[in-house]
Formats: sequence, structure tokens, C-alpha cells
Amino acid sequence: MARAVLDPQWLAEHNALLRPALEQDYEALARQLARRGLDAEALVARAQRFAVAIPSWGVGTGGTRFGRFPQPGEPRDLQEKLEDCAVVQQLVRVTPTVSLHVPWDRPADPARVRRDATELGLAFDAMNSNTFEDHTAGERSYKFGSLTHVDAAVREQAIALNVECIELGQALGSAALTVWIGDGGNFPGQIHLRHAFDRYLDSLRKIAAKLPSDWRMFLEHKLCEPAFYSTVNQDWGTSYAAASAVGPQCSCLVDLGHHAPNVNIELIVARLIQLGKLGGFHFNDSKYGDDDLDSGSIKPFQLFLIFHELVSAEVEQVKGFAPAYLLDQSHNVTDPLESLMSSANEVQRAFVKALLVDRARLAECQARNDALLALTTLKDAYETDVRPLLGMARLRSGGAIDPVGAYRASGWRALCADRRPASRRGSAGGIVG
Ligand SMILES: [Mn+2]
Repeated sequence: MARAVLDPQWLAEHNALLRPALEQDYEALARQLARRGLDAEALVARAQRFAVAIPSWGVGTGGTRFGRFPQPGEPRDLQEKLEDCAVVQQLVRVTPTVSLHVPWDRPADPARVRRDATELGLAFDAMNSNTFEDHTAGERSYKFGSLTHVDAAVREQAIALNVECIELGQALGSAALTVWIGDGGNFPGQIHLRHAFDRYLDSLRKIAAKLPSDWRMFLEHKLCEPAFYSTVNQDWGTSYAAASAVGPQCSCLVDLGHHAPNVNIELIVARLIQLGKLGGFHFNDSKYGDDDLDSGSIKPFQLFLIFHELVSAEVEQVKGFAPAYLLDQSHNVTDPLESLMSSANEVQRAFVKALLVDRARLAECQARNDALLALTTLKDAYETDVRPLLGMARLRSGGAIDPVGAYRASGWRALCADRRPASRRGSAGGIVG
């Protein structure tokens, strides 16, 4: 039994206030769903099994290149980050794993960190290697690249960090490595476009050679930034080519913010599923670019359409389909824990709504070329208010009916502000690709 950070008795009392209204709304929704041939109880059970990982860097206030506005009580070390992750998980019950970033969260004693996490009811998701900035004086600089650098010694150093991530991950119980590099050029002519990609493949193969047989390796592409003219792994096609070249343990990771404006992301998702190379997701939302805004805050319909593709693959039992889900956002103006709870809820909501799609009717519409009724079929699912179903799933899993409301009432932030004086510099923030 995991140690609860917030008092379970207090949480039960908080839930008791909201429970009568939830039960009324749930019964009404269950009747509506039954008319559509859907079983609310089965959907609650599916919602309860849904999971999305939390990034260790997400519990601290993020920032932009213009600045950062930390708030009181930010976690100062990995132990405190895990404690915050446990609070989120206690309230939402769909975030049982944490994804670590190395070296930001390099554990000195991984066995102890694993025990601490287990005690809090948490496990570890994919490891993330950071070779997009310099870490310690004396090491070789990544200013002009890491895995694709022209200097073999820099590439070796970056490869070694990825191998270290694998070894740490093994000790922590992780089984995946996510590789995102900032490598690219800011000037035409700065890098040899083909040779840089050759070096990328060569470095990736060396890392893949160190993967345990049950591990997976995810390649995360990104259109631009920090390189603004050319990026080595800039789009899903490049990522697919690289993952294919590296081998069967390697696949592509889709970060929702890493695409050109207006790109049809659900189509990319469908393609990668079809090609057997969809490894996972970094969920967030965006308006202009890699804004790292909260999931579902700008384009909730897009998120639903992505989950429609994911659920379709699940329903059709596409071979090898098992994508990893992680939130990857920068919380600049909110309490990060509130953003994580609300975003986990948005992702779970998109998943549950995708379960409501009448796939038989959609197939009929497609066979008849009935475009309008096909869209209506999707909208029938999308426009269903599933909040009572999500609330019931959280309640039955031991979480909060209203996670953000419960969190605010718990006073956790104020307690942290007291317990975690800012005299020690926070190890929190950071922007990740
Ligand atoms: Mn990402």
C-alpha cells in the first residue's frame, strides 16, 4: 500500500460533498449512453485503466528564454519532485509513472530513488537524455551539436550520456529511452545536411546497441528550435527513416508541439501506426509553434481526433501497437501541479470520448462516401459531456472527484512554501523539446 501524501480521510470528506451531484449526473449520462448502446460501467473501467506519465521537469515552474517566475514551495530535488508527482497521482489516479531527465534528475542512488518512488506508489517511465545544453565545466560543448557534432569526441560524450540513461533506467525499473537533440544549423551552409544525418544514424546505432532486449528507444523530432534554419530530425518522415534504419527497438515519438503550423497530426499518427513505428507521445498544446501550452487548452478537437486514431488501432488490434504517453508542457503562469492534473484529465477525456465513437456507423458512412454523416458520427462522440464518467472513474480509483478543487482545499502549495524554503536554489524549471 502506497504512502498517501495527502490525508485520505480528508480527501474522502472532500469527495463526500461532491458525491451526490456526481451520482445524479453519472446516472443521467449512463442512461443517455445506454440509449446509444454504450455501457457506462465498462467505460468507467476503461477510463480507470488509462495512464499518462508525468515529466519530472513538469512539477517546477517552466520558463521562456525571457525569464522564469518561480512560485513558492517549488521542489528542490528529486525526492521533492516525486512527492509532488505523488500528490498529482493521488488526486487524478491516471499518472502512476514519472519520466526523468538526465542530468537534471540524475539520481545518485537509483536503488534508493526507486524505493522512495515505490513507497509513494510511483514507477518510472521513459528516461530522457539531455544533450541540448552544457552541464559541467570541463566537458565538451554541445553548442554546435551532440549526436551529430562534427567532432567524434563530442558525439562519443553524447552517446555515453544516453548509455548512462539506459543504465540508470535499468536500476529504476524504466524500459525506454527518449532521444531528442537540438542539433541543427542556424545558417545555410553551416552544416552538411546529409552528412549530419549520417552521423545521427551512426550515433543512434551505437546507443541502440546498448539497449537491453526488452527496452524501447523513441526518437523525438522537432521542426525547429534551438536551430532555426535546419534541424537534423525535423519531421516525422525523417524520424521514421531514422527509426527504421536503427532497428526494431527504435520508433518515433510524436510531440504535439513539434510540427509546422496547421499540420494534420492525426494523419501523421495514423501513418506511424500503419508503419509500425509509433512509439509514443508528448502531450501538450500549441497556438503558434512549440508553445508547450496545457493539453487540450487550445485544440481539444485535434486531441480527440488523435485519440480516435489511437483507439481505432486498439480496436483493430494493430500488431505491436503500445504507445507510451507522457505530458510534456511548460507551466509558466499556473501552479504546475494544477496544470498537470488538468492536462491528465484532458488527455483521459479525449481517450474516453474516442471510445464513444460509433465505429460501425462511421465505416458505413465511409463506404457510402457520406462525408457529412461521418463528421456527425465523430461529433456525436466528441460533444458528449463525459465529466461525470471521469469523476466516477477517479472516485472509484481512490482519487478526487474534483482534483484541482481538492488540491486547492488541501493547502499543499502553502505547506510546501513553508517546508521548502527557497534559500536553496530550485532544481525545478526547464524547457524541454
Ligand atoms: Mn517533447
